[in-house]
Amino acid sequence: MVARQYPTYTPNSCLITNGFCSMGISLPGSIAAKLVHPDRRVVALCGDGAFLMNIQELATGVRLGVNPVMLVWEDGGYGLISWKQDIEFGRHFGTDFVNPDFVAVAEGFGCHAERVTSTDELRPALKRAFDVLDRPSVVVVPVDYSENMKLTRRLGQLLAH
Ligand SMILES: Cc1ncc(C[n+]2csc(CCOP(=O)(O)OP(=O)(O)O)c2C)c(N)n1
Ligand SMILES: [Mg+2]
Repeated sequence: MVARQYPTYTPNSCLITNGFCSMGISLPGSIAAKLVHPDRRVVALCGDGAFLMNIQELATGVRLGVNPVMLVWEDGGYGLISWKQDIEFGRHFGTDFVNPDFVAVAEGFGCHAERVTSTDELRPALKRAFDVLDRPSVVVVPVDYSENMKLTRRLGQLLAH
């Protein structure tokens, strides 16, 4: 999504694991980015599945006293894989999982954390997160990917015409 949608205005300001698109890079990657550019604000975007792959690195961020902001899309599943399976087979299998309470886990690591419940809460939540200067922040954003299949159908109709 970031590769397609995020407008990047200066070189080296958007880091993506292009090619293999490895999950789990964004938290350690954002800590590394903060270490290289402590003066810049760093936000990391990742899915809940990817976040769970390296969530323990919150401890590293706390230990090093760096403040990347993690924005976590929470859908309780490997959403992209579910979408691909739905397109191919009309259903998906083996892609749902149960999340821990990310706010509680992040707070347990010593981070600032909050969950937003509507779009107008996002901007103030991000502002509060960036205002925390000495440790990582986690902003959890619930998402409903059922819109994806509607998009797929709409694009399919466009192509058919
Ligand atoms: C290390 C790794 N394993 C598997 C994949 C294949 N893969 C691509 S997207 C995806 C699911 C991502 O789930 P999540 O992080 O929750 O993001 P969502 O699509 O739900 O927003 C998987 C398993 C990958 N890219 N990297
Ligand atoms: Mg997910």
